[in-house]
Amino acid sequence: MSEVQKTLVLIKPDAMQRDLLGEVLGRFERKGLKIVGLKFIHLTDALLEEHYAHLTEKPFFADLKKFMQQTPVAAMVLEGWDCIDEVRKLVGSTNPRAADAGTIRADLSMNMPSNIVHASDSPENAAIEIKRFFQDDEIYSYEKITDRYIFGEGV
Ligand code: IDP
Ligand code: MG
Repeated sequence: MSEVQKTLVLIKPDAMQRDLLGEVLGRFERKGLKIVGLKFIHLTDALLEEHYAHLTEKPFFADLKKFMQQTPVAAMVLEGWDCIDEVRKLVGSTNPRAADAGTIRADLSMNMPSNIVHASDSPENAAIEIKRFFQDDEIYSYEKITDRYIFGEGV
């Protein structure tokens, strides 16, 4: 069943270095996702070890950590219908060269770990990751004049 959800997105340092923040953010905006939280964060070792806990034993983990600390990342909470899966669909699969054309990773990147964006992969992880990066009072609830098209019946 469809529901309005929130998800956590990080725009990674390769996008920041390559001036792709606006492009990536714009794709989420154009889809009709509402940005309800947005800020820069410098990812500490501790935060990365928690966020990428499933990867700490991988041979590439040290490089991944170094890469994620090259610049601040733009962290955001997006809201929309089924947005956890919808955002993962827009983002594309982890390896940019295996991602479907039209996705952010396929269109804008070639390599890992520099694949432009992180997005939560399940409702459980979205809840945990939003809490990891945002205080409750940093997430906003507000109306937009486009809500009737995006959230309502569009008439
Ligand atoms: P996801 O970002 O699509 O959810 P995960 O498997 O959770 O993929 O991996 C997190 C991040 O770790 C990837 O987005 C990528 O930046 C990096 N990564 C994953 N696998 C590799 C790899 O084989 N080599 C280098 N970096 C990788
Ligand atoms: Mg993941």
